[in-house]
Amino acid sequence: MRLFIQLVFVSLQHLNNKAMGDLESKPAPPSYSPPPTPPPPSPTFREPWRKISWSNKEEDMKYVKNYQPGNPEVKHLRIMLYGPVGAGKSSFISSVNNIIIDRQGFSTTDGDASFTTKYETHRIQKGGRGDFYPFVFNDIMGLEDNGGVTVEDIKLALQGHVRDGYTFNNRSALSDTDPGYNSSPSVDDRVHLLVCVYSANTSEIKESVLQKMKEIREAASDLGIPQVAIITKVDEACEETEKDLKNVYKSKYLKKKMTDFSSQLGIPLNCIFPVKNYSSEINIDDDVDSLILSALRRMIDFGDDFINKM
Ligand SMILES: Nc1nc2c(ncn2[C@@H]2O[C@H](COP(=O)(O)OP(=O)(O)OP(=O)(O)O)[C@@H](O)[C@H]2O)c(=O)[nH]1
Ligand SMILES: [Mg+2]
Repeated sequence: MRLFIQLVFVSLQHLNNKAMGDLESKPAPPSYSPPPTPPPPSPTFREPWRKISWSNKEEDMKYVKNYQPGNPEVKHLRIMLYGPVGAGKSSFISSVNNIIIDRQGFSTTDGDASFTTKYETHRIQKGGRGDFYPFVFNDIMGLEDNGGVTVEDIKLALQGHVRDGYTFNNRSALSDTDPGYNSSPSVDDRVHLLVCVYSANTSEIKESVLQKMKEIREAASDLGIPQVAIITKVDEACEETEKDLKNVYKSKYLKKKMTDFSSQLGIPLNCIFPVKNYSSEINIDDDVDSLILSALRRMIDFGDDFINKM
């Protein structure tokens, strides 16, 4: 009996081992390996989509410094900037000032505290006292969803009806009985180039602000005033431009931003110039200068075309 039990046990063990062996010798099921993920698309174009000569700064500077209005009846070319609050209008004017004058004092704007409220003409000193460049900038209060400068006031400024120093009232437009109203503007008082200023690090323009910008643009078109746009804060737009300003025309993000802005507002892409303003830095930066000077040169050309036809 004992022998019988032993025999049964041994045979069971044998069967078990065989079953295990069969299992072990079966080919392993094919293991799943996911397809290789393609590398993410590059955030930059291989070649810049617009050519800019980063070594052209001196030539642009010479052009700007030697500019004289083609129409002798016009003393200075008046360039007016408009755009949403905080877009960098005042900073652009002080950056131009810093670049063109001898840079003894490096002035920058201090955003929150310095919201522009007045209609101010900025002249840039050329030589001695009373000697100024023949182009001036008009800074105005920013556009806002609720408040800010009124579209009516901007239309009046385009025609030269707003006197220098006038403080904007965001509740009502300038009336023709106000001392700030200029009833007989000269050709010099009129705006000769309108510049729309928009920040590259803003996610979206509010519909109401965009509507105001369109109205201003249409009013300027009716008056025949040429228009360009500058996209500021390109240093804050994306990682590529933050790393190196020379990526400005290579960044896919920035190109899309400029293209979207162009179709939203109806300003052709070739009239939109990306810039970085001097904001917190204390040193001169050649790339910052190059972008601003090349935009300024185009502004002068567009404005001069207009005053020659006046
Ligand atoms: N990083 C960076 N900061 C900028 C640039 N331009 C302007 N800023 C900053 O943005 C803030 C607003 O700039 P402002 O020039 O006062 O803007 P504004 O359009 O005149 O504003 P309002 O007068 O209120 O309509 C300030 O803190 C500037 O230093 C830029 O290109 N790059
Ligand atoms: Mg301002």
